[in-house]
Amino acid sequence: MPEGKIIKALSGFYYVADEGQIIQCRGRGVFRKQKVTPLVGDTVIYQAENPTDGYIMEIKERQNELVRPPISNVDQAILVFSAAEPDFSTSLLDRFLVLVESKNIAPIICISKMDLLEPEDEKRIHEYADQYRAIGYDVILTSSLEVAGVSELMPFLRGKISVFAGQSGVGKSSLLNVLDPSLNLKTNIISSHLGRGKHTTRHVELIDLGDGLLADTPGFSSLEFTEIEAEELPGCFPEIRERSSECKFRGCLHVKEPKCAVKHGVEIGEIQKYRYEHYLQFLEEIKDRKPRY
Ligand SMILES: Nc1nc2c(ncn2[C@@H]2O[C@H](COP(=O)(O)OP(=O)(O)OP(=O)(O)O)[C@@H](O)[C@H]2O)c(=O)[nH]1
Ligand SMILES: [Mg+2]
Ligand SMILES: [Zn+2]
Repeated sequence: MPEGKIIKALSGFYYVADEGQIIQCRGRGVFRKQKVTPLVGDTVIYQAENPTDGYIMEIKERQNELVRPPISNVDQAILVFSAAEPDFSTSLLDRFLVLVESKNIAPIICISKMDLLEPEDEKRIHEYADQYRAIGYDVILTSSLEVAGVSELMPFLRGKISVFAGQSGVGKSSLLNVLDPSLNLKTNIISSHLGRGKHTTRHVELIDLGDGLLADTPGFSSLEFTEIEAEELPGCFPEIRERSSECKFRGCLHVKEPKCAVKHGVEIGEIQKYRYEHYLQFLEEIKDRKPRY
């Protein structure tokens, strides 16, 4: 039986791409019984009834899966944060980075709407960009309005499944429209009284772009650390992860332990203070989480 990849899920149908053909498939009843839902991104075995319709028979093992947005086998996430409207927030960026790192998805940071900044604010964003680059992240600064920087994203897409993630209204769909104008995706006018958008993009679909597949997702709706344990958190901050082995105590959580290499790193300015503060804040959140049964 042939194999393909689900590139879109809509109204109970799964659109399976196989060598340029799209086959509209239904899931087998057995998936519903096993409570398995095929996801966009899944590699599947399907049975074709005719050249355009078929059934999904089997889902191949997933490399990873996200619940919201519902998608699997993601290689990397392009985290889109606007420089303004809404304002840039390292706290929110770090939250997204942790969520992505915990799923073993490689993050790429894209700071959008650079055209909106006054020179002094622009300087501040450049400083942040350099600080995140120093941690080891790729940071791209873009303006869809002025069509600046956007093409720097292209080389990252090749051969990968990528998702665009970020708050509503940061300009994800606008970026995609610049990357491929033929997509003609709907974009959103931010409602002025709330200062934030309302998720114009609703369903998940993988599109061919830059020799890769990319999903314009409705964004991560849950930004809570429900699936991350306290011991895992240091591993989600590369600069903390790197120094952990030099701490006196194994399993050091870098809070009040003596001879902690991470706290030392903060003191001598090798670790940004705000990053460490976010780490402590997230750790509290995880510890305060009610146990789930
Ligand atoms: N000045 C400026 N405005 C932009 C830029 N990119 C997007 N916008 C505006 O920001 C608003 C939101 O853009 P979208 O592309 O719809 O944002 P989105 O991230 O796809 O939003 P959701 O689909 O709701 O998650 C629109 O009014 C865009 O015109 C930019 O580079 N510069
Ligand atoms: Mg959108
Ligand atoms: Zn430590």
